[in-house]
Amino acid sequence: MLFNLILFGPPGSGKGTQSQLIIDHYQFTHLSTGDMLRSEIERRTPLGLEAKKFMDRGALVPDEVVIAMISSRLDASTGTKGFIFDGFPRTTAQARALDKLLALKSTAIHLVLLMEVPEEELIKRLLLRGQTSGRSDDASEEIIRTRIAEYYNKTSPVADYYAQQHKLQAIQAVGTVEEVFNRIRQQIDKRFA
Ligand code: B4P
Repeated sequence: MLFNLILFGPPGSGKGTQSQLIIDHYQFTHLSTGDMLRSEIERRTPLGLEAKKFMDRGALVPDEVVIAMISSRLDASTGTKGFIFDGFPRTTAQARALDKLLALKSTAIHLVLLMEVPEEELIKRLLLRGQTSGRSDDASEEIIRTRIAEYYNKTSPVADYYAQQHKLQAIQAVGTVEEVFNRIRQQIDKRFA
């Protein structure tokens, strides 16, 4: 049986960082819409050029763009133990679309980990990453605050969608990377042996 996990949380909560550790440990397939979009931008594809306009100002990319990207990646993936969705879904429309796409593969989401980090710590982490990442969306405190506002306005309601399905589990995502990973591992191991 496939095991499908969503890493959910505000920008800078460590979704990408923890995804790497989870993939190494469980050999799941990593689907990060942030990484996919950055790759499209780097290759200067029409999709990337369109997405860049939104990402540069800290806004979410339109639903239809990210849903189409995830759909084609899911179609192309075979023979995996499960999927980690990192940074997707970010709106309730994306969450509904994901449920439909997984149903076509006769599977579903099993666990949604909500990475909890106080806002000031998020800003500190992203400003620090911005010193070396070259990411336009980490470039200033103003853009970072826009991303956090987008999260509270558009993305955090998605947590209720999964709470109603009894799939949401909060994770205290402050502490060392290893400490956070140990908390995540406990939750996955309870459900996936
Ligand atoms: P993402 O690429 O998803 O990135 P993120 O939210 O900024 O970061 P993440 O939570 O992965 O944090 P990380 O591990 O890197 O999104 C970027 C943009 O793409 C969005 O703003 C949006 O425009 C667009 N986008 C993506 N998906 C979309 C979708 N579905 N719909 C619409 N638009 C979409 O950690 C951050 C920093 O903290 C790192 O420097 C890390 O080293 C550090 N860190 C991690 N864990 C730590 C810990 N325990 N202690 C201290 N520091 C830690």
